Amino acid sequence: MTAVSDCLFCKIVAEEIPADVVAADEHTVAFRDISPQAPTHVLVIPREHHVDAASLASSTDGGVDALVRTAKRVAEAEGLGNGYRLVFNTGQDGGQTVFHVHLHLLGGRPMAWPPG
Ligand code: IU
Repeated sequence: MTAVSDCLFCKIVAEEIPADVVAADEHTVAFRDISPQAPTHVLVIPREHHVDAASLASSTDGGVDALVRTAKRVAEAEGLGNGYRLVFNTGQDGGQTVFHVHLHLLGGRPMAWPPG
């Protein structure tokens, strides 16, 4: 799917609105969350618009693997050798509020379970 004109994250990919980008490659862009929930809180998104992880998983443009590979690279750069959390909030009950799929990378503190 091509860029969606009213999608905030498509605008970040297109550099139409600013973001604190920490990594980018052919398929993905990673930037710091504006409301960080941990010392490191980065969102990794595909350049192509997909509403959620399930939609991305059926695509041919790098897919979920590409997001996880970028998250791993950012985690290493951020010194998260003790571990980190990767989260796809999916749909309303999953807590998703932005409908361009994004992988949350959270780290720099111990994570609790269960999540809220
Ligand atoms: P969610 O999984 O859809 O709930 O996550 C959306 C995230 O996007 C959330 O953590 C917001 O703080 C974050 N975010 C952002 O980084 N920049 C923005 O301009 C907006 C939301 I709107």
